[in-house]
Amino acid sequence: MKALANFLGDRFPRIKKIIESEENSQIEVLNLIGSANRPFQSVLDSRTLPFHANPGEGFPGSRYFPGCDNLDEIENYAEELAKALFKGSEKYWFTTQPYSGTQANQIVYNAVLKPGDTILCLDLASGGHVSHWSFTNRYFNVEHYNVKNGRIDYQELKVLAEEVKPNLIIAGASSYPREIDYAILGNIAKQVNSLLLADLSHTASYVISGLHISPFSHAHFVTMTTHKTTRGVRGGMMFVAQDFEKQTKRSIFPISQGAPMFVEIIGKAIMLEELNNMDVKEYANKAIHFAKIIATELKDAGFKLYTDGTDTHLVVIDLSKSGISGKEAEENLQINGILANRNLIPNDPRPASVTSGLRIGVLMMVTLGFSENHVRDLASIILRSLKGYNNLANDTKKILESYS
Ligand code: DSN
Repeated sequence: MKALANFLGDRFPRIKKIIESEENSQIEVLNLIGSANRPFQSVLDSRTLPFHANPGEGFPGSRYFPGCDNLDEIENYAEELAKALFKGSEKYWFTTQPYSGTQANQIVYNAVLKPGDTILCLDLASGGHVSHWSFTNRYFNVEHYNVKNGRIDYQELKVLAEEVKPNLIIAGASSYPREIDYAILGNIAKQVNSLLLADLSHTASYVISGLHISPFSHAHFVTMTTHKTTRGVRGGMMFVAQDFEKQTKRSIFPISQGAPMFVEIIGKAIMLEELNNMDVKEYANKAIHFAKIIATELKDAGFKLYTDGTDTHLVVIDLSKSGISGKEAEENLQINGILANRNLIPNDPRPASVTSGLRIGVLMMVTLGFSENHVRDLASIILRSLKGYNNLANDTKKILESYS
């Protein structure tokens, strides 16, 4: 870790100080925010490579500038790697160009929707993601499906889809910790003549390894971020069914974004090669296992969980009957050296800035190589933090020190 700040030498003292401060905080504080993870070292190392110069707008074989042979090759290679990794994706077009997951979703909207069209997506308080509706509802009519008894209610979703006739159904979430059934959603989309977008930002590794149902052949678009379960650079990537390749390319450039970020694309290609060479299933299984340990410890201590458990790296605690808010829980944990974020839960009586939920993610523990015993120790620190103990920062630090 220290190598990053040392790299700057003495030339940029203020920036160096900020980097050192962040490096120190990562040694002392365990980041269990649901979307937090640490990239592969190879991905971090790739960030000094010489891919800043050529703007390279366009796509392999059709660029607006000369001298793009290497840019073409890296994008083509990334496509090859992605298709080897995601089974069933062979017939889709793939690109690493989206700057982020949100941008990938915007690219889909700009490619296939007209102002006034209807999007049907999971409600934010039920775990949906802001990029599925917030900015979007300035241009489109946004309708929400919800969760009943802790699960997406597909029957109710079907009735709603028949009623609102969506142009695009979005399947994906950032705090719904359960598997999503793309086969059912694909059927509903077909029946109401809608397109289907599967956003795998929180579930890519589970799909790669076959632990979750694959959206391929059911969804017209599959988007995802690259920095969560897949340990890449912060960014996005997307698969597009062949019929929509042309308008998606146009939506990427010039409609939604400018020149591709080739330094990021190199990082994404390295991430894809790492994933092709490792046992993704082992990593993904461990994430689910660690999350289940924390979920069980919390439930045994009397805490209620949103959806009553998890199929992913996420655990969302329903604090509505616990006497503390999500914000207070977040603050209590931070005092004890743990970052986790306040989160809305369905029918939350508190505003989004306070909330009655807390989202915990375990990816950092998997990446750092935590033992099961240390995951249990951490669960105990989390429990005591929720009860108001404020003297546990050294306990967290001591655990973290074993993995630095
Ligand atoms: N998508 C947001 C999250 O799940 O935390 C941020 O990347």
